[in-house]
Amino acid sequence: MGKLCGLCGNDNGEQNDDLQMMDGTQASDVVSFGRSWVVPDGDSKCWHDCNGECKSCDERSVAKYSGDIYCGLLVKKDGPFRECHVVINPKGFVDGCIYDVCLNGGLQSLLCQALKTYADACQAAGARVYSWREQSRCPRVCPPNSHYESCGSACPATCLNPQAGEKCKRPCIESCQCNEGFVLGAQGCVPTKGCGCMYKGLFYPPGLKLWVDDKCQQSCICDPVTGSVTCRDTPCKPTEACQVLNGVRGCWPKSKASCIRGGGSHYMSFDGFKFDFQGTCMYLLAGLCEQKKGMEPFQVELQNEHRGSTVLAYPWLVRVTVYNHVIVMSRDNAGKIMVDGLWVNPPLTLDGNHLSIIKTGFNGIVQTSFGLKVTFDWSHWVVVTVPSTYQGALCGLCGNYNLQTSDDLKMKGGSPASGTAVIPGCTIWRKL
Ligand SMILES: [Ca+2]
Ligand SMILES: [Ca+2]
Repeated sequence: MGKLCGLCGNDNGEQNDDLQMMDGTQASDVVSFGRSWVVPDGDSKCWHDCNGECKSCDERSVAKYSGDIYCGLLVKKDGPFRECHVVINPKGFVDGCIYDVCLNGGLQSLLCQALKTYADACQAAGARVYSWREQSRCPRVCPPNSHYESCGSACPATCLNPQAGEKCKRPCIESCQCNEGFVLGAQGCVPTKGCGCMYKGLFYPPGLKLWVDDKCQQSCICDPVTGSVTCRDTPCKPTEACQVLNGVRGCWPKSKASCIRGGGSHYMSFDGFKFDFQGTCMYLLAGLCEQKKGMEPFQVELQNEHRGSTVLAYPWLVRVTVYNHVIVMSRDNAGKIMVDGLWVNPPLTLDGNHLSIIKTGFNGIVQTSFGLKVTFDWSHWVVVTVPSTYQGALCGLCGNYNLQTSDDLKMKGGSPASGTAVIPGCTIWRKL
């Protein structure tokens, strides 16, 4: 008490000294007060004042938003908050409500938020609040298998504690409550029997795959029907190692490799084979060619162009196909990324965070949760990185990633190209 400082004041029980500035003196206005507590963060585009003329609320608007169907509902004598008035003085809430709603042209969501703030404070203080959402046109939409209650239990039944409500002593809260036969689980209201599994003292949601030992010898799954964990022996593949990545233990790739399509006509395959290639058609740079269980298919295609000289070819367009999405980056629209025919504004995640599309510096990057990463600077460089789980299963100009450079001139269909083999429609390979 009395030992704090900052915009929130000093907590000494006195209201009239709360405009204390950092140097200990009292500010004459809130702008000077706010300015004194600024924390330098290198942001040159912030202001302490309104940055121009401060908006204000005219008398007519104040009168309008003080009415019963707006903020005035908070103080209405026979309104839904009537029993709370003696518990919590609504004055500050009404003033704040009128200010916010008025400056935002009567924005309904702000009105609803202001009413909810007071309703929550009242209920937390034990005061009864009557139904207010209909009168103020603030409907609340509840998630599946739940319904709205203006005074619902603050201790809802959960998967871990189905009897939580029986001994609840906390005041009721406005909330969405699970329907009869449902309880609150990790993914919202779930059927009482669909909660998940208790295993070795820990609770797991249904369908979750987990490793129960630290060597990834046994993989287990929580069966949503039986509510029990079933395990089977499934050690990691030779290209994988049992380790913790992003907080999750599992069989993760041991390593990764990159194929580089560099400036001019230079290429370096996943296995490190270097060659020059001047073709200007659309080529498969890298893709999954041997369908193997548990491997997500993908394709990275590349089209080159001549710029002035026909001796050199530069990357012009990169097209990534993965998770049934097509992502295109083209030099014609440098800096832009198209997904499924539409321009997008990165960063963007799709397919439940399995696919992310980002921009950093001069690069557009397509990344997947299985470890594929495609980088293009819209001009000279294309880099494709794949995890070691894809070893030997790839094809395209980047090679098969079998850790041998000698077989990287493999053509579509499997036969190795000679040093001067012709790629359909285009030009020649030149081994460095
Ligand atoms: Ca004070
Ligand atoms: Ca190879």
